[in-house]
Amino acid sequence: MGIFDNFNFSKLKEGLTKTRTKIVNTINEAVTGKAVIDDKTLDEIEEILITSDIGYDTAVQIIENVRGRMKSEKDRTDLNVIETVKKELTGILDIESNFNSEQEIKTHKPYIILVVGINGVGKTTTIGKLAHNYKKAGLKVIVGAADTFRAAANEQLEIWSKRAGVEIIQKGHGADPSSVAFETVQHAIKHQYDVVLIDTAGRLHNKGHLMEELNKIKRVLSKNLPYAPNETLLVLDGNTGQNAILQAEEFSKVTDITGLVVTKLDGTAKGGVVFQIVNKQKVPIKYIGVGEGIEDLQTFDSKLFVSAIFE
Ligand SMILES: Nc1nc2c(ncn2[C@@H]2O[C@H](COP(=O)(O)OP(=O)(O)OP(=O)(O)O)[C@@H](O)[C@H]2O)c(=O)[nH]1
Ligand SMILES: [Mg+2]
Repeated sequence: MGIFDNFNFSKLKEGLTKTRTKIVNTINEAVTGKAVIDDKTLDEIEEILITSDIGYDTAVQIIENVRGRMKSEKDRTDLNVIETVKKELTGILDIESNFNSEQEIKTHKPYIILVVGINGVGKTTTIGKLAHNYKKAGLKVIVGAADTFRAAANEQLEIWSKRAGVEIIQKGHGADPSSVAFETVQHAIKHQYDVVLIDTAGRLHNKGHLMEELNKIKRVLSKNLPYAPNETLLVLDGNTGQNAILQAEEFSKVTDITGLVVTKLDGTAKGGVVFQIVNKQKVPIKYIGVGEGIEDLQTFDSKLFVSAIFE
């Protein structure tokens, strides 16, 4: 877990209720009453995983490993099979991150976080929640409204900055996003801020333009501070299933993503997509969104996530 004291297990469990029904209850139904789980039942479980947004390749990989682990018949009890599937799922999420924000933040002042993603995934909301958490951790926080494309984007970030009690740098609608990023960092350096969060547009005239603009922001940031940005967080909407995977692929092609934020995991039946995202991307999920409120951002913890689904 990170510097935030933001983990609320019951909230996570509640949010994942539909995902649990889809994955765990169905697996339970498939195995209950069977003295030995045969290959046909394992095929059935594979099918359940495939249709739970875990993705074809990931599901096949999981069941292959389960078969490998449970060679003898006496191993193949219903409880054992469920426990093994759970272990495999945890294993997928457990990717090593050599990046430690807590450590980095101590040695970089200001610490710059750029937040990217397509429109409507939850970037601005995530920035509001992050600002709140960093502030709660005792740090001096500023947000930069570099989404100058959408008319109401400024106002929305301003509302969040007020909620979080942090400062905001903004220019008018249509201003150059890079210049907003530039000014925010300049201000942060001058006034000794600890953390800078830069909001970006999710939609520009076209996709190429969007990626170009993000890279321009990055260039401006690193011209200001050679180490910036410290983090580039890609926000994905957990409700969009397969589309989230495609977005992660597209963004990773053009920009270095250091971490993922998967939002809207409250109330979705598609929570299984988290496994697919991690398995395909090999970029760690740093945070998950479990609601629209300021407290509804949690540090992602793979073991607790799997527990929240299975318990
Ligand atoms: N239920 C739920 N809703 C969320 C979550 N995160 C964001 N939202 C909602 O998703 C909608 C879009 O969020 P924004 O933060 O505006 O998304 P954005 O990526 O900034 O969108 P653009 O600025 O248009 O690109 C809002 O209604 C948010 O309240 C979450 O974790 N759970
Ligand atoms: Mg926004």
